[in-house]
Amino acid sequence: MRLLALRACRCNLPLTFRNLPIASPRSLEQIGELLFFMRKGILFIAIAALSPVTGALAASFDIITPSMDRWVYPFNGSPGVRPAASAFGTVVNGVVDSQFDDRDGQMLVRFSTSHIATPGLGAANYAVTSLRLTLTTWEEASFLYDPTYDSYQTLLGGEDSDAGHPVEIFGVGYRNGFTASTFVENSPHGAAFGKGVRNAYAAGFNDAGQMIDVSNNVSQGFEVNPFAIGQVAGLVAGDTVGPDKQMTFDINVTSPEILAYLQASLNQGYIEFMVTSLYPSSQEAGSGYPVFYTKESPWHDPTSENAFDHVAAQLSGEITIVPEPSTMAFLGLAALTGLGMLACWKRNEQ
Ligand SMILES: [Ca+2]
Ligand SMILES: [Ca+2]
Ligand SMILES: [Ca+2]
Repeated sequence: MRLLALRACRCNLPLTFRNLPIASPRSLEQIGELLFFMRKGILFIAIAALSPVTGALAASFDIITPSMDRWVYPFNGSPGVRPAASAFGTVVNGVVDSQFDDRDGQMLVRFSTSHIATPGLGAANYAVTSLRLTLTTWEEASFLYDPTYDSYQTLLGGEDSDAGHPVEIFGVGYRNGFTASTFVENSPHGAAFGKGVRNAYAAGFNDAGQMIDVSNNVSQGFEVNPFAIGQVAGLVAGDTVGPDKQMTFDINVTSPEILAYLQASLNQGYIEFMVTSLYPSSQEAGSGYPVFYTKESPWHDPTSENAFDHVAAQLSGEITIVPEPSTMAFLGLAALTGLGMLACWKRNEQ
């Protein structure tokens, strides 16, 4: 199983800790391991400890299968095991629906991160340098590519400068007593009818920094701040997004609120997003709505070496564990030791 493929050795930044374990090097074994590297002449330890990254331990990663994915839709008869999930809305021709959320069909994707970053270190100890969610469009997908944000007013008759609607991802919020720990693949959606009643919902930050349900931003009349908007390489706005296209979402990790969401999640051992769009489920002329593979798709084979067989949601990026003060002291000692060894090594060479 290649559930997790650390790409440390493929990176082109030798003067970092990429080749080292990301956990704090507290044990004698780990200290011995570090000294082993140093004896081998891998003296970048000293340089990294003194670098602008303040001795942080960074790891690039690529998770090719989510730990949980599901379609969050009131009438999903097979929650959790459906091979595809769609993202669509209920606002049609400027008219909002009174019984269903504006963002009615949502897709939840959750990734266990405990293999990448040990949970429970405290949220502030996780720095997220970059983060990308990748989805693959379903085998019959067909919708117009809109790579930019649309105001909610475009759904209510306002001018839309580009065809179609973007695919937007948000954080995940819960109600009715559910949490990320208790909401699993086959948990109940919540009431079938009614707005703002689903147990798991797309959650974004408002201008006050509060995390709120954004499932009804059109009918409630407010703009949203997506964590990312889907992009498809090789397409231009207005093109048709067909089957088996990778759509990437580069999470806005420069947002303090989004970063805090990610840090709190890593401290719990997972990262999760809700995928949404406002494409009406009733097809517009010449377009459908976004549908993506889940990990239950028969086309998803995480054991394959061929990236084409990885059609479930994927998460990649770089996470840095910020060392605790005791570790920093150790790294400082390691740096001095490394420089000392380098000096001896230079003398011996002369
Ligand atoms: Ca699933
Ligand atoms: Ca747009
Ligand atoms: Ca548009």
